[in-house]
Amino acid sequence: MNNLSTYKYLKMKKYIVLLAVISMIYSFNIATAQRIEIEDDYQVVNNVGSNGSLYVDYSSNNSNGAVVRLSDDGDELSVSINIPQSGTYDFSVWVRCGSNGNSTRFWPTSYDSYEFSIEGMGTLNFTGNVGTISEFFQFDFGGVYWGLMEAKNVSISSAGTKVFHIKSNDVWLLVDYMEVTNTSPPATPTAPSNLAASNVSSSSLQLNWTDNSNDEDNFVVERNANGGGYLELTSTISANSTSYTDNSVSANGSYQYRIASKNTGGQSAFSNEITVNTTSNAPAAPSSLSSSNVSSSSLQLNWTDNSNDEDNFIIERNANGAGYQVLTSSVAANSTSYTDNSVSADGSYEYRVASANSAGPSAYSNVITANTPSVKSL
Ligand SMILES: [Ca+2]
Ligand SMILES: [Ca+2]
Ligand SMILES: [Ca+2]
Ligand SMILES: [Ca+2]
Repeated sequence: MNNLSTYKYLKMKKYIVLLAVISMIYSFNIATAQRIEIEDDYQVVNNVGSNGSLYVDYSSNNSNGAVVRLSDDGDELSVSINIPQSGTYDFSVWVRCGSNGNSTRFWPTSYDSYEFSIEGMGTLNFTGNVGTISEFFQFDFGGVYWGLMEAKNVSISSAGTKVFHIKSNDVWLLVDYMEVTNTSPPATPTAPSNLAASNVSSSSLQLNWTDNSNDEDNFVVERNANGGGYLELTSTISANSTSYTDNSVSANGSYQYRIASKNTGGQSAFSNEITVNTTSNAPAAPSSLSSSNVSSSSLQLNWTDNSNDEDNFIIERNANGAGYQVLTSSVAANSTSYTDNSVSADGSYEYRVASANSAGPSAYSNVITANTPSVKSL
């Protein structure tokens, strides 16, 4: 880059930064906080006395840029604020509050040195907070105190431009900036919708929904377990979530769910309600597998049925070391024996049995080996 294009680049960069700052100011949402530098916006309401006019003082602030100086008892300025919606607001003003020997010298509580009001609303009660000594002045003059004057939860009944007045009831008062914060509770968020369940098992299920709000703090899920009535299941699902897994369900249960969103303004209506039926557990495994009536062409398997919720039994066979295969999966519930008619003479057969239902198979029983005899030649 040559010198000229560097110059243009820097100039353009400055311009871009300026544009970014302007767009930040114009997109600022008073729902959080708005800061107004008094020197940028003030109007002179009253200029009295002999100490001088109200003026922007670029050298008297501690760290926050220029301030406006009110030189006489009776000097008064105003600042216009756009209040976009009715509600409650906190006002705070950063002011010179004392000399180096008295941190509250210019505070209303001690000397009534400032007077704050809004046109149409009269005087506002401000109280002082957080006095700090100015480092800038400390170096030159031993420091002066600055502090925050605050009026909390001022009710403003209509939106629009409000004219905020600051009047000096003493001499040499300095005002830096004002912050306005909307402290109204937000509107209740919009209710979530499309509540549905997925991944339902005997011990857990997932709830899914559509998040319709952009101002919720959290979601609240209520559950009605097996007709016992709705109870809050959780209220700590974070904002913008669209799913939640309930790991506290049991097998064969019937659960109703509904969900709402919530913020400091309150709780939304509930979503649609859903009913979710959890699945069964897999049945208990059969045991004590044994064989009887072993011949060269058939043998009988016997076992203990340990379950009351199986749909069927599954028998697996490993014939002569070829590996386990399902011999049959259609042995009826509550059976305790099965005859294998597909064995051959001189065979070595391993067996194992399991019960099963819609949740899946049980563990296997013990394994047995049955050796079939030779066919006797006549
Ligand atoms: Ca004056
Ligand atoms: Ca300022
Ligand atoms: Ca949201
Ligand atoms: Ca059974």
